[in-house]
Amino acid sequence: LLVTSFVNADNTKAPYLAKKDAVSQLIVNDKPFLILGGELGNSSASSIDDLKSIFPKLQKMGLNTVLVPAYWELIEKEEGKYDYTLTDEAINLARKHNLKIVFLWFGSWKNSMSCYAPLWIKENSRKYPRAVTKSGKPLEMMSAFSESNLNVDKRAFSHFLNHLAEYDKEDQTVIMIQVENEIGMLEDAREYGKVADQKFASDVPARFIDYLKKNKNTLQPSLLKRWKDNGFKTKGSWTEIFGEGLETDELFMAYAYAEYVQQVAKAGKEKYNIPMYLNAALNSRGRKPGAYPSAGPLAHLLDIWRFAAPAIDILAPDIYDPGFPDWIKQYQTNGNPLFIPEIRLEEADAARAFYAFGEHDAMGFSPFSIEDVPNPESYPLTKSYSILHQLNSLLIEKQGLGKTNGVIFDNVNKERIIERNNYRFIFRHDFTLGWSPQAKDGSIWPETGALIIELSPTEYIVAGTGVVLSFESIAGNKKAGIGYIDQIKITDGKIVPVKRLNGDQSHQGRHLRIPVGEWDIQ
Ligand code: N0T
Repeated sequence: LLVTSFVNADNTKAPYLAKKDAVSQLIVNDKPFLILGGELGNSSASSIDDLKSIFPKLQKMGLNTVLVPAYWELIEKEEGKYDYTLTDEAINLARKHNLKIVFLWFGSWKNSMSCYAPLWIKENSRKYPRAVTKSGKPLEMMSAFSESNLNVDKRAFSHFLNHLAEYDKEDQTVIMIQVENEIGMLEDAREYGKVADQKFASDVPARFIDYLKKNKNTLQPSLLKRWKDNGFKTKGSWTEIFGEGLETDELFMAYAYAEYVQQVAKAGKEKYNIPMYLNAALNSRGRKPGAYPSAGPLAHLLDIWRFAAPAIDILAPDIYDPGFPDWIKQYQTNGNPLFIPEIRLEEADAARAFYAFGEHDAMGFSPFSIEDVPNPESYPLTKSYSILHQLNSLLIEKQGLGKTNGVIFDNVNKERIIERNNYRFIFRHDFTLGWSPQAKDGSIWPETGALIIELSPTEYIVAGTGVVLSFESIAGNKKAGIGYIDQIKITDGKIVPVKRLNGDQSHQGRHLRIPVGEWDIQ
């Protein structure tokens, strides 16, 4: 007797997002998936030789996902003719090296510019117009107010997604798509020119006003304030409703970008309905709209983006500036899952990853130009990923339940107190310990971090690097002490004790400690 099983192609689902308690999780091959990722440098996916040498390295680092550019200009070199050699090769290599892929659609916009638009578009600005500033200066970037621009991007993107459905749906190697890259207007806060000016002078779409009315209580403060200061009007032009100024120009422009991207994403999803997100170049250093890449999916514009681009599932920050915890906090809001598609590649990312997953139920973490890591086996992030990999199913189970926290420390932020059940957990940077030479010698401390998972009110797991944890009872008349500390590892979802650490390693039961330079689960 020969038995065989087969899959009905129509029943194969694409990856999707599913609600779990307070968060959304990415479901891949029917299971929740946390992205331990890295993004390739911009040019690395345009050479098959590069891809071949990079993918084994990523596997050595313990990544489970790689973010890979899909270049419009190389996919559609000739109008209407499509070539997927590079993306197919990336998918094949990913399968071989046990990686998932997130493709980055470098379409109309890449960091504000349109450098990845096909040459036949660049050479025909009469048909495919560029943006224009207030003074009439033409910019390199494609205009968001042109039907012909939108149509060609839409056509190419949906062709690409159709190809992915055919090539990969059964496998689900490709788990998500980034639409465009760091969209943002520069030089002025909005586009000018005939179509843009005319739209700017027209009424704010009624459906957007309805949305504002319905969501008055949860609107972002800056948007609410502009609307309020102008008397909560419900009909009128952008300046009538939100007042004059660069900030209103930016709101208008964000709406225009969002409508454009919505069309592109929707056309793609009609061919292959997989999760899609946008990444934002953050506005650092308090610059004015126009001086930074404006009107992209920035924290203060999330309302507009979520309203006008509902086909986009996640709005995500690219983090290149100091202040990591403050930036990411702004993005885990109103049901927007936290995904960090780019962060500057540095050793401190090893600490930040623990914080993102522990404190904010992150869906994923992904340093930029990951192939530049000099020593894949011993790089700090590799060690963190190895721990996060072990904690994977526990984290997935606890997401959205408020049973985890993350901590992150440096020279300035050295301590964090977390109250949980009957205990006060006092986390500190390892170098706060009086006996470490760095405690007082004025040296710059490495960033360290950890996460804590509550298994029961008296049982916790702490994982990370460079932290020390002591605790006390919240009730003033009670004392609390450590029952025991085990170093553990987790294999196939099972907690396996490795060593008892009740002596010197915990200062005879006074604290839990993971020294700087070491990684551990206890
Ligand atoms: C990023 C990357 C790549 C002190 C920069 C970040 C990637 C794009 N842009 O290497 O170009 O494709 O998404 C711009 C942030 C620079 C901020 C410097 C702040």
